[in-house]
Amino acid sequence: MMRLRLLHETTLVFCALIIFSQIVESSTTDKKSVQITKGINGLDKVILSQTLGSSVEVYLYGAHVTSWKNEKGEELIFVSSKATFSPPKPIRGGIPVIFPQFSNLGSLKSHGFARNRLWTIDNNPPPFTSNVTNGVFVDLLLKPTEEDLKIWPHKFEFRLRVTLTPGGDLVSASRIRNTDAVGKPFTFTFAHHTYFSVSDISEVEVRGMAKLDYLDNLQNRTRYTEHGNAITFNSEFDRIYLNTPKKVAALDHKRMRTYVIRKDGLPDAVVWNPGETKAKTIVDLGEGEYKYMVCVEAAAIGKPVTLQPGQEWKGRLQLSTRH
Ligand code: TA6
Repeated sequence: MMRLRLLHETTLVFCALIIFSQIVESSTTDKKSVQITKGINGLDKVILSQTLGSSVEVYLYGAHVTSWKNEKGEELIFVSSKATFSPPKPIRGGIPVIFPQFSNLGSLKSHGFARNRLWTIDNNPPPFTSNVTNGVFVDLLLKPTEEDLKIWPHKFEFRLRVTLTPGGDLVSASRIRNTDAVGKPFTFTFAHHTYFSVSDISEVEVRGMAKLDYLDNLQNRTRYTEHGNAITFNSEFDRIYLNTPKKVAALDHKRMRTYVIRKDGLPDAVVWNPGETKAKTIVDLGEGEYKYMVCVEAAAIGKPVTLQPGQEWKGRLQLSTRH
């Protein structure tokens, strides 16, 4: 009798363990997902979610990342409370894709047009060599319209893979190919114009620029050399650092958080905060919000990229945080 009872109880425990493991399995696998949905103003966006709870949101408009959250659900990217999400105005904040021109370094309007265009999801991209395993990702594609060709007469395919790694890193891998059949090369400048969320700009330090040359946007892009080991902010700051290390960092002392910016094919880094006075002229930046953002932008500006027909350029940005 006792043996029968023991067998019965053992069987019950075993069944309970199987059910529990299935619940855990389903709850964890459910979290790793790629979801296409509607965002603000009905704009299409893709939500990437990882098992441990991190997430990324990217709008098809501009292939614009507007959210990057860690496993605790903390928002790591700054988006202005006055961002309009109304084409053709670019979204203020997030990670604007700057192509084919950074700032007013060419014939186009400032920062080019990639951030003002509707990208498509590319379900059948050419093979992407990626060293990320178990990432969740979306492949986005931009090709010029007839209107675009009137303002920038070059045919291209810009493929952007946005990946969220199992550890919660955000990876943006770009491939830009010159698809002009008649044989015209083209030249472009490029940046991931990343707005990091910070506790207060007075708590922020940017490292990795020591002894590097930079172009000071506040002094007609005059070239100087950085003598400090760390950049701090107490007024408008707007510099293009040239030939920077593959890894640079932005520290937020109050939050004890470090943003680590790893980049390949993106030799330069733009560091920007508008400061109080300039911020007041930016209509889609909320009152005083300049304090809660810092831009450290992986870029290719100092040496513009020239592609011959058929040639492809690759750039890779990997963002992570360290405590
Ligand atoms: O990346 C820094 C910068 O070039 C600044 O000069 C400022 O113009 C900023 O970009 C924002 O530009 P936007 O066109 O987005 O207002």
